[in-house]
Amino acid sequence: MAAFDTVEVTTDLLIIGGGMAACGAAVEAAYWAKKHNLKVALVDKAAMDRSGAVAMGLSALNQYVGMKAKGRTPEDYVHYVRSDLMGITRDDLVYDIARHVDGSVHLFEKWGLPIWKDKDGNYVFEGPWQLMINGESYKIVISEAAKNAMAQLGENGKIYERVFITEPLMDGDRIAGAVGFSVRENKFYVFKAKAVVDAMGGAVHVFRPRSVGEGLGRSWYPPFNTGSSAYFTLKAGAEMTCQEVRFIPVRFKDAYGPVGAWFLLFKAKATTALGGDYMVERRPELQNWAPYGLVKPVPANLRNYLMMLDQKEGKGPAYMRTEDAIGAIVGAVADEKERKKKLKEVESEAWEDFLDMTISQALLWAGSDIAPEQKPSEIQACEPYFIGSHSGASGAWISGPEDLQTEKSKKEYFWGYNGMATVKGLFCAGDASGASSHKFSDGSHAEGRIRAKSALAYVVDNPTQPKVDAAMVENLKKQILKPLDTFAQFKSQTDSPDINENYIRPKQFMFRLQKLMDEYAGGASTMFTTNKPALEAAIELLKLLREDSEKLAAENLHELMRCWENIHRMWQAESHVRTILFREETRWPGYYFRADKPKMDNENWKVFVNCKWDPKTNKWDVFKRDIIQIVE
Ligand code: SFD
Ligand code: AMP
Repeated sequence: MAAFDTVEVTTDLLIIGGGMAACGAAVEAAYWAKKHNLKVALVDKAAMDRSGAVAMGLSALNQYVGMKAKGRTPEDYVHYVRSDLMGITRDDLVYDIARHVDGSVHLFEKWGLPIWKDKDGNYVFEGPWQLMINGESYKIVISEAAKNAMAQLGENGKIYERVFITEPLMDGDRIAGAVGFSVRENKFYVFKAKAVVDAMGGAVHVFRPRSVGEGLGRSWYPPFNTGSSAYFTLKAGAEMTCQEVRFIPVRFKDAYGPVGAWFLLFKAKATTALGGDYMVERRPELQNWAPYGLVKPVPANLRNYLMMLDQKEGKGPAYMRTEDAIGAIVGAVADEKERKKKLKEVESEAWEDFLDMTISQALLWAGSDIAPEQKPSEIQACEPYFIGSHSGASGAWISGPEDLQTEKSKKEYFWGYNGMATVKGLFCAGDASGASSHKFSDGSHAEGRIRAKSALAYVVDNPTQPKVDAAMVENLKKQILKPLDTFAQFKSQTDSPDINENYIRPKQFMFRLQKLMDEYAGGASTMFTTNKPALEAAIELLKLLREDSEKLAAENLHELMRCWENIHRMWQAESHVRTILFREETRWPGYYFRADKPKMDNENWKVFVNCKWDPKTNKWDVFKRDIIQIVE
C-alpha cells in the first residue's frame, strides 16, 4: 500500500464543501461557535475562492424576495416555487429560505459585491425575483467573508482546502465525521465531529454530455460537483427526496451561456428554425398540464417541453432572437444620438452577461463572428443535472423549522433540528437538501446560515464526541486508497496503460456510466425519454458497474479523486433511476418523459417519492410521502 500519513482532526462542527451554502454556514457558525466556545472545521476539495458552481462568477442573484423593497412575502415565493415544480415542494423549507434570503443579499452588498442600481439607487431586477450583479468576482467576495468569519475563531476555526471527502463516519445511527484525502500530498484525513453540514453541491456528468473531444469538460453545471452530497447522505443511511427531479436547462448551444437575462431583462423571444414562436403556437398544450401549466411564468420544464415538441417535429434548431430583442430596446429610443448610446449599452450588457459567468460563450460568439445585435444564436436543452438549488429538487429529506409547521405537517416534516437529515447530527444545505428548489446561489447561502445555527444548537444539546472505531477507519483508508495499489500492481501488464484486463481507469468508468444513463435513463440522445424496461435494464447495468468499481485504478492522487468522483456519480445515478422507475407518471415533461406513463396523474402521484439505502442490508427502499400544504 502506498505510504500515506493519517491526519486526525477533532472538531465540534464539520462543514463539508466550500461553495455558497458552506460559506453561508461558515459565517453563521463562527458567530455561534464563538458564543459557545466551540470548534468549527470546513473542508473543500478545491480552493474556496473559485470552487463550486460559482467558480466563474454569476451575472444575477436569482432569489430576491424584496420583502422591504417590493412588499412581497415568503408566501408569494412559495406560490412561485410550487407551481414551477408542478406541485411537488416542501412549503416549510421554501418559506424558511425565502424569509432569510434578502438578509444574505444585503450582506453580499456590504462585503463588496456590486449589485446593479438604477438612477434612483434601487436594485435593477432582471425578472420578478432576480437581481443583476457585476458578478465576475462573486465567489471570491463570498469566500473572503467566510474566511474572515472563521479567522475570528482563532485556533477554533480551521479551513482545509484541496481535501476530497469520500465517506461519512458513523457511530451507530449518529454521524461522527468524515474521511477523505488530500489531492496534493499523500495524506489521509479523518475528521471527527459532533455534527456535520453536508454542502458538496449537486452532480454533473452522470449523463453523457453533449460536448465531445476537447470540449468534454464543458457543461452548464461545473464539472467539479460530482454527486458527493447525495453519496454522503445515502451512505450515512439518510432518506432522500425528489431524486427523480433532475434539471435540464436550456442554454446557448455548445458553450452553455445563460438565457435568463435574455428572456427576462432583454425580453427576447425564442423561435425554432422555421420561425414559429413555440411559446405562442404550442400554448394549447399547456392545458394538458393544468393547473401548473396555466400559471405565469410557465414552469421551466414546460418551457423546455414546448421547444422540444417543435424539435421532435424536425423544426429545430431553436434560436434566441437576440437581434430582435436588441432592435426593440434600441428602437424605442426616439433621439438618434441617444439610440446609438443605448445600442452600445445593451451590447455591453449582453457580453457582460456571459463574461460574468460563462466566459467560453463570449469566446464562442467572438470565434464564430456572432454580433448579437445582428443575428440570432442557437439555444438547446443541455444534458440532465442534479441541482436541488436551481429548478431541480433532488437532495436529502430534512426536518423543517418548527415555527412554520401545522399540526399535521409537524408529524411529517419536523424532527427536532431545522435542516437535519434522518440521520442524527447530519445537516444538509444548498444542492444537498431536497424539495426546496429555486434557492439558487444566494438562497443556498441563506440556507447554509440557517443550517449552521441549528447544527451548533444540536452540538450544544449533544456535547459528547461520537465514538469512531479505529479499525473501521483503517479499513476505509485501505478501501479509499486501493485504486492506487491496483494501478501500481498491474500497470506493467500492458503496453497501453488505458487498456488492461485487471483494471478500469476512471475516465472509462465514467464513459460507461454516462452511456448507460444516456441510453436507458432518458439522456439527451433519447430526447430525455425512457420507460420501465429501459430503467430496469439501467439497474442491471448499474449492478455490473458497481461490481467493476472494485477494479478502479489510479495513477496518481488526481486520478484517485476521479475514481471516487465517479463512484459518487454512480450512486447518484442509481437513486435517480430507482426513483423515476417508481414514479409511474410523467410530471415534468421537458426534464424527462416516461413513454409508458405519458400523463400526469395527480390522484396517485401528487406525492414525494423518497428513497433510502440500508447500510446493513445493502438494499434500496423507494416509497411515497405525503405533500402537506402549509401555505394557502
Ligand atoms: O442563472 C467538495 N446558479 C445561479 N444562481 C444565482 O443565484 N444566479 C445565477 O446567475 C445562477 N446561474 C448559474 C448557477 C449555477 C451554474 C453552475 C451556472 C449558472 C453556470 C446556481 C448556483 O450557483 C447554485 O444554486 C449554488 O452555487 C448552490 O450552492 P451549493 O453550496 O449547494 O453548491 P456549490 O456552490 O457548487 O458548492 C459545492 C462545494 O462543494 C465542494 N465539493 N468538497 C469536499 N469533498 C467533496 N467530495 C466535494 N465535492 C464538492 C466544491 O468544491 C464546492 O466548494 S444561472 O445561469 O442559472
Ligand atoms: P437561467 O439563466 O435560465 O438560469 O434563468 C435565471 C432565472 O430566470 C431563473 O430563476 C429562471 O427560472 C428564470 N427564467 C429564465 N427564463 C425564464 C423565462 N422564459 N420565463 C420566466 N423565468 C425565466
